[in-house]
Amino acid sequence: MLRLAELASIALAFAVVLPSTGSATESVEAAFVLWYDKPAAKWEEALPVGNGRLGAMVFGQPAKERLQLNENTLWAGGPYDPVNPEAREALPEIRRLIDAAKYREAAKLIGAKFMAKPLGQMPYQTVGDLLLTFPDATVESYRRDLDLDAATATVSYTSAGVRHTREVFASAPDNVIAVRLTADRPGAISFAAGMKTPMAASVETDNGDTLILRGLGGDAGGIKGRIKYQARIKIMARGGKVTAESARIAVNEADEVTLLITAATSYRKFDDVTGDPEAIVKDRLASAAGKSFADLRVAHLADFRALFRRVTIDLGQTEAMKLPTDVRIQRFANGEDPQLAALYYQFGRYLLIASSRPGGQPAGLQGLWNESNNPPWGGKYTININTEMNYWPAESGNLAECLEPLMAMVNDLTVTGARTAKSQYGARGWVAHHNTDLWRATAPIDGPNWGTWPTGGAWLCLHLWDRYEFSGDKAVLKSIYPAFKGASQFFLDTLQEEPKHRWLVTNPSISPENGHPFGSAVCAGPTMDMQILRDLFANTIRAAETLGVDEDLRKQIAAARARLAPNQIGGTGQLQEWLEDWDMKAGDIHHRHVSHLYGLFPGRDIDLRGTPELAAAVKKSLEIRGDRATGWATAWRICLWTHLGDGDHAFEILKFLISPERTYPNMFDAHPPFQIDGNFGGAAGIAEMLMQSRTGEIELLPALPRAWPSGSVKGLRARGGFEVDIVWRDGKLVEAALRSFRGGPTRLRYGPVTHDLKLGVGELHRWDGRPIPQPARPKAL
Ligand code: FUC
Repeated sequence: MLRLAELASIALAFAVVLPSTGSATESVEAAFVLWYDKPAAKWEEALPVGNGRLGAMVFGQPAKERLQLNENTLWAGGPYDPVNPEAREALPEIRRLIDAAKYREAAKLIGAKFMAKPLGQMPYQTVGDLLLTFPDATVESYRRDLDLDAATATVSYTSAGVRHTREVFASAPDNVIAVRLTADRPGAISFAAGMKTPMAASVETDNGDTLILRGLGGDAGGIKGRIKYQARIKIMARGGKVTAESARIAVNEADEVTLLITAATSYRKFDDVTGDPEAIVKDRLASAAGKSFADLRVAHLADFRALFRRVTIDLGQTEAMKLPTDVRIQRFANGEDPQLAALYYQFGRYLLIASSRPGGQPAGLQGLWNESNNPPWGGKYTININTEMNYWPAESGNLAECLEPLMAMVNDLTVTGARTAKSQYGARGWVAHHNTDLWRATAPIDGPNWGTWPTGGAWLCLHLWDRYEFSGDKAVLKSIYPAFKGASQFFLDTLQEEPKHRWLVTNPSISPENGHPFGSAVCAGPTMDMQILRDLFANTIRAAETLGVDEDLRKQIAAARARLAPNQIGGTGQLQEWLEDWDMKAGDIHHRHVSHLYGLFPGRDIDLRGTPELAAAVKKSLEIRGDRATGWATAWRICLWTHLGDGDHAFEILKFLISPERTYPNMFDAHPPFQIDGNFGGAAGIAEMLMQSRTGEIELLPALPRAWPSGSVKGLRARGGFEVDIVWRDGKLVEAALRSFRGGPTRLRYGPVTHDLKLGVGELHRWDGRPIPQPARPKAL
């Protein structure tokens, strides 16, 4: 395998693939391109662009270009509250049945009286397609790519001696998707533009150069569609003629064409759909049409690169980089393409910037990209792992801004979840179960074995806490404290004493979404709930202490925390998933969810050095579960092995994740079907191999696989307000550079060696991983 030393010669060989063939660093940057030598035949081959609200999948068919469009507030239904009015009365009996080990009966009663009405939530929907039909012709020298560093999809080909190029980007500053069609001969661009959608919608033209699609969000589960939406596309040509023909716009013999696409809905907030989509899209188009394509592009690049370029990564480069991306995915498991892992990492960061920006919605099960009006699992926010995993790479990947939509959603959930807490449990505070949607529904859905899980909101709080720990900013702490307080109050009011040990436990609950041996998943006090609550309670106490508030509440929470059921090691040496040692008789011992291992990652209960026996039990559980699962579940296993310090094992699983079984040609994660969480979980796993800061230390190269002996990463963020660069060679740390943003202490760790230090604001510190002699103590007099 070729390594960094050979970079210069490799870079020359990359002349076709890489626009830049300069220094090693330039070469690495230029390598962040997904490229293909044929158009996308399927949706999972098309390339995604997005500005956090508006997204497009670009197919790159020469004769029939398809841009499948999304806007992330286009969902079915309207403001609704699904609480079940019979739930509260049924709750004592449900609890009694569970205490009496009558799980089937409990599940039956939950099904009859405790589930949301309607039983499902509202699906995320598609805007529709922009279709550009060109004259059919033979095509040569075809290439399409997605340049992550420019957040631009490009298609180019030669037809009848003319080189055609299409460029597509989604601009956050101008809120449009901009498309430019060029050709190297004047008058060579002719096509017809139309729109198609599976939604209830109509298409017309305006002003001879604008396509308008007006549509309505669908009905679902008896909830009427209340979202109005509009997509508007303006077509501007240099040379040639633009004419409107009923619902199409025809362009004839133009030299160059720019299309500006935008879409908006009437959604303003989970309880307000009074927005005026027409006014919004008209406004945006008027403003963007006043700028040149070049100006739009400059603003887009400046905005996007301000986020994307914060982290650079080099895991080594080899000849494999010369191949198209789909072929590289097929071959990744041969271990000879370390750069594809770096590309996968940066693709994760790209997707987060493209699907989750301040003021927009969080990334859902498919991020922003979905071609259906009823996608798998409704394309919702599944918060028993999937939504959380979407944000695992955000903080360390230096993309804190991308967390804003998630934090805003938690804020909404404190309101809707307070209604569910009160009416279904008679409790204070707020609760969210295993899913939510645009309307912030919080009641248990789908059925007893999936929805009976009250700790979804509490898990989301961990991301709020991370925001505080990574930033060290007290203003953040103040803003998130009400969510912590409310979540903790809910559990103070609802935790139950279990009969055997008198531990405090959740009841009813499940260990998502695994069945135990008694014909149901319904139970009391699954291990995951206890771990999540230990984190929630600890963080609420620390927040209240730091802010100097709620002394009594702190004491109550501390008392409850001390009585939570502990982590227990079962007869096979595994970490028990439930209060009883049921694991080896469970519904599926290889289940995709590894819920009880939350305590190791992303939770804080368990770590290799602090609780070695529990870490060993996690390892045993992971071995029993096996390495291969659905996309996201595979990614979770990668992250867990990195926190067991086993980079080689994590890398073996990464080989499966980045294989055609779990990665589509466009690099989207395959659950299957497409689900974006695996992309984000996999990206997080790669970062966790190189740096971790979960336990209060900043650990350098904690799980470096042998497959990446030499490399570097720059710009990762660590808890405490630090930015970290790491260079390694022959499997060993060469140097780490640590910059402090807020000033303060931390501990660096490289293997067994630690180095305590305190930096001032903006101070830079370098360390090569060797023990630093402590200053000699002054002799006692
Ligand atoms: C959870 C998982 C499934 C899927 C769905 C969206 O229910 O168990 O695998 O990811 O969410």
